[in-house]
Amino acid sequence: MTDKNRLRIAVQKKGRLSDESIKLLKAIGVKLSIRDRLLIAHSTNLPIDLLLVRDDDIPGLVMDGIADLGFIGENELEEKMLERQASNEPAEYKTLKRLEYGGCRLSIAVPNEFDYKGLESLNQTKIATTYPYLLKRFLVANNINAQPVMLTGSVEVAPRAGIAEAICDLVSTGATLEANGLEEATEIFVSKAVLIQKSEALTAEKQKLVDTLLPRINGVMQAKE
Ligand code: PRT
Ligand code: ZN
Repeated sequence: MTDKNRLRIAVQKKGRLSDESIKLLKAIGVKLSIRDRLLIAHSTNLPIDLLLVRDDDIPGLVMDGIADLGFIGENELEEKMLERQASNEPAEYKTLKRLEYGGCRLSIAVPNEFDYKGLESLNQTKIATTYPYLLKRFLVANNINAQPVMLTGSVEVAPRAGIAEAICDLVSTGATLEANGLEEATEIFVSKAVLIQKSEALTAEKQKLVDTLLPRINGVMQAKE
């Protein structure tokens, strides 16, 4: 059960942002009792509940005002915002803090044998991606006539499978591209994890709690420098 008087924070349940987000909450004094498989976790010392969900769901939960705060990658956040704007759904949020983890870039990559000579080489290609809105925005801004092909997984094998000539995917070390015979052609979006808040005002008590937590996040981040 959740209590609407408790601050609700959406956190990725399992994945690249989970551990760091939970670690940060603990570092700022939020004691948590997290049990596997549950969607909700309660803080044992503060009026805070965590919603443990897939990262894809976090921007929408905050934009719909169901979660008060959320830890999310900017790539996912911006994509969801563009998707919602395109269908006239609520897409508002406030960024409280850009964090120091989850760093990656969204890049277009092509097979090693692709004769890439600059962006114009991408004209008339199909580009497989999980981020069609971010890709489309880049293509339009650069006047490239390519077709995004939506894939929710295995994007890096799309060229070999004959589904697309290029891909647009997240890169951190570059090892995945290399292992799949792909080369980065151009970076289109740089991302880190961020802490966001719903745009609608919080109750005074919840806002007060957020106002005490934020300086602690700054403190933890400064201590790491
Ligand atoms: O199950 P759920 O939907 O919650 O998780 P998910 O599988 O969608 O996401 P997850 O946990 O993989 O990533 C969550 C967030 O972490 C992303 O939205 C980014 O903000 C951030 N992040 C940082 C990354 C990476 N680095 C990253 N390298 N997300 C994914 N990758 C993948 C990339 O897609 C590619 O397959 O890692 C591979 C490339 O890595 P390198 O090191 O080989 O270049
Ligand atoms: Zn996801």
